[in-house]
Amino acid sequence: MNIGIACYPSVGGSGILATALGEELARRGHGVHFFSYERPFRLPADAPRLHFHPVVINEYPLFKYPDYTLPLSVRMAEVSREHRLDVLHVHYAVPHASAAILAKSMLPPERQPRVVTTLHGTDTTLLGCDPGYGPAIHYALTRSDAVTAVSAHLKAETQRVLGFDGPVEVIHNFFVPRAPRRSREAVRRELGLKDEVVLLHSSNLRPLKRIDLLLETAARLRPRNGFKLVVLAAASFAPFAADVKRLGLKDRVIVREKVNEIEDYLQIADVGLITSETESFCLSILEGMFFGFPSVARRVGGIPEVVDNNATGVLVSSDKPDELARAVNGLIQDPKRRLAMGRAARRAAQERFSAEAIVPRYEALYRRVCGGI
Ligand code: GMT
Repeated sequence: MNIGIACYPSVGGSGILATALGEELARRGHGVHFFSYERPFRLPADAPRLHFHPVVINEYPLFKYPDYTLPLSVRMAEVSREHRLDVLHVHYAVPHASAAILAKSMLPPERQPRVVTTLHGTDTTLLGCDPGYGPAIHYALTRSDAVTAVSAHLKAETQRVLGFDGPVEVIHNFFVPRAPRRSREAVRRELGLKDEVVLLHSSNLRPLKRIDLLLETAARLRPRNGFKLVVLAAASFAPFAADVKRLGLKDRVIVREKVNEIEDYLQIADVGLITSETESFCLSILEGMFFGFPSVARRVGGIPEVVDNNATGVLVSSDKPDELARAVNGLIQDPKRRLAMGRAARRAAQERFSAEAIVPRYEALYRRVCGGI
């Protein structure tokens, strides 16, 4: 089949998932065409059957805010016509689903691809509640040929928040770990690590990630010199520098911004720490599971669908830093339990959230919406 994929190109779960899906589909013999304003950061340069179509945005003095949706839809329509796309699979509804619906309606009926929309999280939980976006998202979902959500929790939220009553198929995320570029020793040297337990937090630092709670939790860990908190930040960490200082964490927190080679750091982590208010899935927990370490996270959103509490990670039903710190301390101080949990996490990741388990579900969905090609 010929499949178009639209996604955000920058460091972030929906783009990582979309890129991995495209790569896997191309490996399985499909033609895959990516659309974005920049090349997705994990998209290989020269893989067979994998193409990238940049969306060019011109600036016009009349526009205070440049528009992306229309040039994206035009590019999707052009490529659909030229390459006879069967499916346009859009990741994150805004604005990709609206652009795909528009692209489809620009084409004659015999050239119209089917539109599959995958909801990732805040496209429902945040933008879905925004009166300036909600109705447009609802409309794009009703006009999509299929809608998927990355967790059962997100499906329920989509029904509740958007009042969407069409079918939503739950297809969990998957992850394909890549070989680290550098050795463990080289990365540990770069970070100046001795024998501390390495806690890893990887996120875009948005308010719902609760970086305040992350740092308050770190400040309560004991012994103080028994850990380092490595933050892989997809945005500037500068707004949190004062908190790090206030909490006396300057020698405990190491920040790396906009890291592309996440595997380099995943390979040296011992425990993941996620303090988000909500997460539809939390791909960064899954990344850790593939590298054999458990995460401590709040019992929110779709996280319980990913983590089996006390078996493949630890879930905390509280937003109190003392409670979170107790759970992290438990893992810092019990390396045997931590390692056993990490092994169980890796097994669960391979069984439930591998490309082999998940990609055939998308292929079956594409065949279904295309009437059994
Ligand atoms: O929704 C977002 O905040 C962005 C999005 C992304 O592009 O990283 O994250 C969402 O999609 C990820 C991939 O499916 C999920 O792992 C994240 O849990 C989800 N974020 C939220 O639900 C807050």
